[in-house]
Amino acid sequence: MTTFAAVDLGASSGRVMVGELSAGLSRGVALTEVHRFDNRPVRTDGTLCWDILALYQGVLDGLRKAGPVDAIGIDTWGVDYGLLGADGALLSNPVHYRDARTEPVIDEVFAKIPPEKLYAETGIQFLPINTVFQLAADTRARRAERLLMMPDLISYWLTGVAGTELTNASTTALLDPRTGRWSAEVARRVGIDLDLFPPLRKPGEEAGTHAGVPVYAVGSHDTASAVVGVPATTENFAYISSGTWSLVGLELPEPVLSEASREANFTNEVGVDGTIRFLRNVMGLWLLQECQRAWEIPDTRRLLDEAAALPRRAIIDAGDPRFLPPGDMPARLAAACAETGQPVPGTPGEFTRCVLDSLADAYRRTIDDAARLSGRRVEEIHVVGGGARNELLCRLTADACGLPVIAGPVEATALGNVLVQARAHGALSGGLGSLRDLLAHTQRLTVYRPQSP
Ligand code: LFR
Repeated sequence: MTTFAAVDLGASSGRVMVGELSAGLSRGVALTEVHRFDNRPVRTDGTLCWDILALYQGVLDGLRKAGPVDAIGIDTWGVDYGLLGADGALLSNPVHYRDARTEPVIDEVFAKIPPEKLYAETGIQFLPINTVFQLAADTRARRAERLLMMPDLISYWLTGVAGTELTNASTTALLDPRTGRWSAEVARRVGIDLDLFPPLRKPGEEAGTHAGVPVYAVGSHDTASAVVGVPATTENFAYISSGTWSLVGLELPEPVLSEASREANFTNEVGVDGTIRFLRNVMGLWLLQECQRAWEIPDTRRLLDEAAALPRRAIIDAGDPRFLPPGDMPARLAAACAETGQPVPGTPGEFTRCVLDSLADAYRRTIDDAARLSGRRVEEIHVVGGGARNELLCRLTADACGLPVIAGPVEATALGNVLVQARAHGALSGGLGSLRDLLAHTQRLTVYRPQSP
């Protein structure tokens, strides 16, 4: 038996999970959550920041609770970073990607490098949260000695060794997905100093040690680990990594950098083992979470039961950037319905139904676009992450897409993190296909077959 600690930081909570890998015929991974802690962003002086020291304390507490392990791997959300000064200290709290600071600089960046060129070089979908825009807005970057992306910052504090993990580096819109190297051209035109980034490292490389235990780079972008954790047994699968965001797309051997792909706002993030995550960010369960915050109704079960009993009535565009910042979500959803001449939801149940129908509709459009743009066939859809528990959403997705939805595992990200560590440590071997086989045979999955309308 080998034991791995997976540190997984998400937008609303952080977790430390322990994965035990059994050898021999009963080969499988048993996952236990040993510590969960809130991730509560803080607004100071008008800027929305991550409380990074509280997060790091949560990681340390979790690793202590995990007890002796053979290795550690870290994954977090993408695009955000911390800046260090010459003495190695953090210059300020990392800024949250939902902060509005990039709005005024987007046009300035596009004046230096047109969107067509930026896409042809990096293949990253336009989102105001992208690191390239954040850095253009960040006056502190000029005073910094070093930039560490979120998972790299945690890894640096644990090991004392600085590096930039590749899958997460690709979320910056500064990396060329064809070569897996930085785009010197983009950096030069936007005026970003690439020397701020420590050397790139690939998933599976040892990042250093923490208290004598190896820390491996994994797919340290959480979505990269989630895609490793998709229990597909065919190549013709689409995935929905469903949490605060829904990341919807395909795994490809090569990026698709066409104008059509740019116009459809598809991203080409780098995955584990040289794969490409060809996907679109759909706003995800954030739409509902932000409503629940406004209503002060934490009980999601009740809302889903109410929504399940209602008919489909109004659909909003779940990719619309107006839903990105925190704030009054029910008001924004109501305005979007009214503008498009649809019935405006009144009760929390009606809003919930509208959000879920809109997500299912966005999934259908995204999977159709992904198949068309890449020339691939899709036979089944895997829903992984917390949203795999949402029966109504899985059912609506199967019906909207006319394809079977295979839901689970909920913990795909932590499992993907553990599997890549286990392989780096020599406890497993083989490509992504054999890692996925192991999950397909050992995880509990639910299949939703499409019902005709
Ligand atoms: C999901 C995720 C998405 C990324 C968004 C912001 O947790 O990592 O992949 O686009 O968060 O970083």
